[in-house]
Amino acid sequence: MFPDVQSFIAELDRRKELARVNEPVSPDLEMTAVIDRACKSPGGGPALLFEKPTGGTMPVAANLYGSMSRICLALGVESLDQLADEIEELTTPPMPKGFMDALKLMPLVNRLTDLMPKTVKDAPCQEIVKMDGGLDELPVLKTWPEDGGPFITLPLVITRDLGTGMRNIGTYRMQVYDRRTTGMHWQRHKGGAQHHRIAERMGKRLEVAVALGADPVLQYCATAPMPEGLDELMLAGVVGKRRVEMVKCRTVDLEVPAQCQIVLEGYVEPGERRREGPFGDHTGLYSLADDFPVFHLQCITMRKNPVYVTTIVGRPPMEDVYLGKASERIFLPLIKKTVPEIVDMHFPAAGIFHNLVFVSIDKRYPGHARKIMHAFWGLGQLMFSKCIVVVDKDVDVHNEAEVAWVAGTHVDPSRDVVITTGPVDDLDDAAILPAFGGKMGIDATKKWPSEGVTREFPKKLVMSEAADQRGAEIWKRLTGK
Ligand SMILES: Cc1cc2nc3c(=O)[nH]c(=O)nc-3n(C[C@H](O)[C@H](O)[C@H](O)COP(=O)(O)O)c2cc1C
Ligand SMILES: [Mn+2]
Repeated sequence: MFPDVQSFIAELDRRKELARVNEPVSPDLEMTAVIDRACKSPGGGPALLFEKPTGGTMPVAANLYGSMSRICLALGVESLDQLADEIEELTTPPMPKGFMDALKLMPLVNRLTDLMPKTVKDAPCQEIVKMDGGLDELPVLKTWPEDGGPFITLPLVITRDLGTGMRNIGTYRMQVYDRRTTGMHWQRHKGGAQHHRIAERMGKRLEVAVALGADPVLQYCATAPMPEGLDELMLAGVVGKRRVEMVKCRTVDLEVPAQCQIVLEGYVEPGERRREGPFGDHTGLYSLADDFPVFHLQCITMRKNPVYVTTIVGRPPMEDVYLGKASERIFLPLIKKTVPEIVDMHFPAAGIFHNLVFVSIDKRYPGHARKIMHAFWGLGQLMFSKCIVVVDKDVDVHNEAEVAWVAGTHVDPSRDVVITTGPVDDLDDAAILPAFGGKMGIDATKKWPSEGVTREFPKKLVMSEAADQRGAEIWKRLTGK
């Protein structure tokens, strides 16, 4: 596991997965024009290190996690399915048959407590402390021409619930207004927004710490759709198989990852809002300007030689496809804990995560596909699923052509489509109202007589085994394959 971004970048360099850009490049649009080309290359392109940002004091790293091999390397696995299996194992303790058996399970408990974060005194991220530091020291990118300004796009925004003391870490973009203020774009459904809501109800200021350039595991965990009230650092412990080192902030009562690059300490005032956006978003569209809370910077701490780690979003595929893929795999075994009939799921990159969702199920009773749609719409951030296509378990949801074939042949739209309304993604500008709109489920499973479908349904074409074997032999002689 990589303790920090520096060691991850060095490994990418060794593996020839890092492209160093040593000519001056401007963070104002020019970097995006390069990064976007990497993201659009087959397989995700190389990670990038801009060694000389114009006007900058530190190098800029981008697309670090933007390929299947790099997201796996970051999370310490050969494949994301391996990670899913490990999480499945950890969350499915065997039932003890008696007292002695229960004792044998103790190591499992130790394993979990061994994964909780620990507090350290000395931290690289506090090598330099600047009480009067300003954001003008950071090479923050303006990513698209009509953006409202430069945006910090990959922060770990750390807050506490002022009622319970529970921590939350989320990645929410921050528009830089001036050297000491930014926007705080936690959308209303997210953990940070809930903490802010609680603070506002109490009429209190909410302290916020922002960590930039966290180690690879933590960087991912801040984007993960953890259920509310579950600490992202616990996930980081499970995935990273080690305790995350945290250090107390200098001016706020919060802790930050000791090994990160840069920390912004500050607060959000109750009641304050400011125009945020527009921003060229991961929908491939400019999200419209809207009013959001404001972050006031009061202190910057950093390493002596920090790297500014960033990402760009835009029309897919971008780097976030791979972060999303990790969440799809990691959360599948956890979702199955409450909805065990789910066999597999896939969020096609072109559908921007939850706008298009394919799910395969082990269909057991009439109306089962509809139950799955409603389960998704009621489960954490899966509530944002705008179009859900449910197929039988023999369909490979990762094969998009197969899903299109099955949906096209198995669906009668007048019978198999469920339309409902409810909360939708803040970024859905097609919805009837902001954050409230329609959702659609398509039941593409084979229909049963008990679902009122008695009309005969044709069988899939399958070659006879004998002819198939003979065909394969002839084909091999023809082509050598
Ligand atoms: C690159 C990137 C940028 C993101 N920007 C935002 C954002 O500006 N606002 C937001 O609410 N969510 C944003 N997200 C999504 C959240 O990080 C994600 O929903 C996360 O699960 C939120 O954590 P939470 O449940 O603790 O709030 C972004 C994700 C990525 C990968
Ligand atoms: Mn959270």
